[in-house]
Amino acid sequence: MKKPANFQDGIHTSDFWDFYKEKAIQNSVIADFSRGKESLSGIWQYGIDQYDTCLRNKWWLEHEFMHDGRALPLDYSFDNWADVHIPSCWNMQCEKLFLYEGGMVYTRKFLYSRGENERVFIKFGGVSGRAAVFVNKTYMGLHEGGSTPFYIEVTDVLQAENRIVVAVNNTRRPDSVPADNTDWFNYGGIYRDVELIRVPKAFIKTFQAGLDFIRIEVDGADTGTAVLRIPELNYTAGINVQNSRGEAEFSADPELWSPENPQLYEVEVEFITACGGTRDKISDRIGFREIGVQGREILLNGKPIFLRGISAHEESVINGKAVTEDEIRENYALAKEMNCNFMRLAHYPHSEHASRIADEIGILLWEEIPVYWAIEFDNPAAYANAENQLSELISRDINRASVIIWSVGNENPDTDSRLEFMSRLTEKARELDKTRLITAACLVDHGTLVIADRLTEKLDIIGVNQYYGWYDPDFSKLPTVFENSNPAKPVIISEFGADCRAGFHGGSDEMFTEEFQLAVYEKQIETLSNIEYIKGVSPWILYDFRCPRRLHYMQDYYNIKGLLSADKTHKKLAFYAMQKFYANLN
Ligand code: GCB
Repeated sequence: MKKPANFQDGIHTSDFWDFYKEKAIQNSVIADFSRGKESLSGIWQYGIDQYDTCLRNKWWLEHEFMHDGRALPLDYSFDNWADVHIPSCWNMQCEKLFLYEGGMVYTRKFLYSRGENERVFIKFGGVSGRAAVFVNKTYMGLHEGGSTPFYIEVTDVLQAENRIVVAVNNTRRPDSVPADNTDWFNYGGIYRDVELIRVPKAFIKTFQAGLDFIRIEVDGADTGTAVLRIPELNYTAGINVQNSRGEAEFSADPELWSPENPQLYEVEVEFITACGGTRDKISDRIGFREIGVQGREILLNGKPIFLRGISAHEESVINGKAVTEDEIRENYALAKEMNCNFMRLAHYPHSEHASRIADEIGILLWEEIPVYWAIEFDNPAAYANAENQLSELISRDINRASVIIWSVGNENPDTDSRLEFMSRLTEKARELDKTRLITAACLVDHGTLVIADRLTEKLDIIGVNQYYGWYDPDFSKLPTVFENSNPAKPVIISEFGADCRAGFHGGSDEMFTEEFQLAVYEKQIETLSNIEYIKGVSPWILYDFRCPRRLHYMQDYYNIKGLLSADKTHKKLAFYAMQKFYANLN
């Protein structure tokens, strides 16, 4: 039906998202470590757009005058809006925004001077919420998934002076991934860096340097030659590129990366198009190691390893989800103090700095996508969203030696549609990366007291979350669960824990005290230590984190299962119990 012509086009439509959804941004990741980047972070302007009027009424067109030159009345004034420093979560800007969920429009101007024969991309490290991006009145695309990076080609739209507009919406939706109910805080905003990246007309999009192969994918050219060099090893290999891709054997003999010896090498890759017209050269700091399973063992570089881990969210009291590199380093330092060699980065992809720093300091990582609790497992759009987040994460971290495990989800019910959905994700992960292990945090069958989940067939390692001693106060069930189970694969206890108010003391039977949490940890440790097939543990969780579901006065809107207080200044008693347990495993 023809829509009536109307001055205010946007007010008679409710399906405005359809237009934006038609241009979805999908796995656009570019290997960019060594590329020159011009920061577009810094001061932006922002406006709270509760009703998504920017999208409905297309403010981004900046249609400000009638054809006869008369000025139109506007409902926005980009340049007069309040300043905000990017990257940041809007929740941390002022009290009025702390609990805000919905639309927010960000904008800034920037200058650009065109270089010769270049293509230009804008990189968003992470935007929490749906993000619709506009550059110079042109709609560039919509990105879903709040924790993975995306890149937008702006070569043809950039001018000397430019305006970028990003309409973000972090409304929780049942059809999204994660869906509308999670056990963490729903931060919003452009919370990781925004950067402008210049590349040649034909460029290296991604490459992977594994222990026995190297692979490259280029953009802008079909055929050509690539050369990979590791100067420190005096190693050079050639790769023939056909249909924009190439693969070759890798036969250098690097010292292997491990938490004890996080050896990284400078790896350079150069690509030259077939006609020799274009050259691109990038490099990365890469560690080489092998991870695998054999029976119920996890093998790192061929040797059995026990993963002495801890789970962590991406959050700090001051910055919300926009954690700084110093905060990431602080988390690892605390984990190392606890004698950890492993961290589970729950429940969504953390900042790319997290895996880079882990590479550098020697921490093994479990990385995860937010297929969390109830997802619309029958909904093809939800699947496409989850798969895209998985692809973006794998492309981003493909060369990170620290990352040994991809997790395709957490605590989902064992239904047919979930099995199909998550099995497809495991297959996708294997297709994209054959060099890492696949897992998911599964549940115990509380009726039969056994580790039972049909998805485990598809996994290399079985993750198990269990809260005996807390959600189920009958701790005696845990040994029974372990006795009843006979997994053919290694198991990681990916979560256990108990609430505890930092600094609150009392009896070991008094809930929320440090003594109560300690008692749960002591019983867990004693029980787990005797189970031969358990090859790793990552208790819940390093430090307390904000959580809108936690309304008990002891919790005060925090999940208080941390081993440290939320500000990380106070170590609870259970921290020392884990520290001792791990020290004895060394
Ligand atoms: C879980 C979830 C985690 C929660 C935790 C809890 O099983 O995986 O996201 O925060 O339990 O504290 O209940």
